[in-house]
Amino acid sequence: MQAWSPPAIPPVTRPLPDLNLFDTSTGSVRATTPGPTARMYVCGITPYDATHIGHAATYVAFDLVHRYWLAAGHAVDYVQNVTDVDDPLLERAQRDGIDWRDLAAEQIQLFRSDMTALRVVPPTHYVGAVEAVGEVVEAVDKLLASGAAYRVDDDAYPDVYFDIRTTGHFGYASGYDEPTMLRLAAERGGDPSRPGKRQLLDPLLWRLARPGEPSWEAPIGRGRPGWHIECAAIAVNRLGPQIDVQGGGSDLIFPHHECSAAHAEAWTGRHPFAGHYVHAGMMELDGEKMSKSLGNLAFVSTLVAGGADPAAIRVALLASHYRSDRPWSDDLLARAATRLARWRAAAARPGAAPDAEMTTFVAALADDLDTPRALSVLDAWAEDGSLAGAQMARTVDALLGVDLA
Ligand code: 5CA
Ligand code: ZN
Repeated sequence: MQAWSPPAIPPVTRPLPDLNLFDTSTGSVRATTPGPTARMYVCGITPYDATHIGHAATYVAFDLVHRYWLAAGHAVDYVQNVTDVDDPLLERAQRDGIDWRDLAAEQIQLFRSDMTALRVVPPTHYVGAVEAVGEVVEAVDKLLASGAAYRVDDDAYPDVYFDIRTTGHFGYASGYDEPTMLRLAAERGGDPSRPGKRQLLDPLLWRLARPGEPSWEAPIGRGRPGWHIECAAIAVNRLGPQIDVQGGGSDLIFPHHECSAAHAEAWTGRHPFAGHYVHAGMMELDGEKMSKSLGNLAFVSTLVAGGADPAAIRVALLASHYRSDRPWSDDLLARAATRLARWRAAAARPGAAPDAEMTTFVAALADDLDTPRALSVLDAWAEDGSLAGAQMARTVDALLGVDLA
């Protein structure tokens, strides 16, 4: 499907150090070492309710990875999905008496306008689950043929499941112990208590058609995709068997990224699926994770309609480190707007080249996207009236996506 329009990105002329990122699978900050073309997959939205500032925070965090690699001279192959058929979307459409396809289309359009307002560089491939059903069917077929997938012991609905023992590596991406995995699987769309599976944690690959549910004709039986195979198929078919970064919010560490990686590895025979498993912390509102199911939400579109500068929203999202769970508040946005105004006043100024400041700014970003440190370098640069503006403003625009003009 169509992504959104790209923002202009000024060129960065200085050589950049390797980008280091925290990798969940090893629990350490390590250098990313992409080839000429970096490959990144970031899990996209499930379009059943307006995209909120938590989603925006996650996509802005990965936008910094995207922008850094571009500025470092890599081409970037970036794939993002849209889970445009899944239980929460179908349940919401049913509750509200609307067609699930109309609900999805409306929410995807809102997401596109939020991403455009926030100057997030669009993915190279933006792919809906519905568009990828054929790819999922092929992948499930191969997993069945190799013995990595099996039919659950259920006469009415012998759905297809994945045997987590297949790769010999299940659990490495999250590093969680079994009780934690069982608890999270139950909370996040899994079905550990379904009878007839080989292991409680085996995830669904293909759900056979139930009355009233959308389904597609397939040699493996009419049905619809499981969640994790959707991302594995979309990623492997566009980026190949191994990628540099698999990304998303920390709520996707388990079961989603663990299972997607296991599916991809069982299918392609290559391990590890991703060089880095990168996870953004959760935005909170009123002391709890912002989430569609809790309803404690702040929206980019509402903030912008109320007069907020999208660049100030970006600065507010970058004020704390991307990996920390962090609160959203009006006060945070107001402080970001004040900072932004100071930087903008400095951007037009003549003066000495801010070489040391530029080096520290870039070094902070290269160190696991340490934006709190990078932003404090900008505060000091703006404060020091002797330093020139234009070059710093271009670098900030290219790497942070914040336009100081
Ligand atoms: N479609 C799936 C991924 S394949 C999904 O998780 N969709 S979502 O709409 O629920 O979330 C989209 C992205 O936003 C995911 O990366 C998720 O981890 C992230 N996210 C959700 N809530 C928050 C939050 N409160 N703060 C930060 N990121 C969040
Ligand atoms: Zn995903």
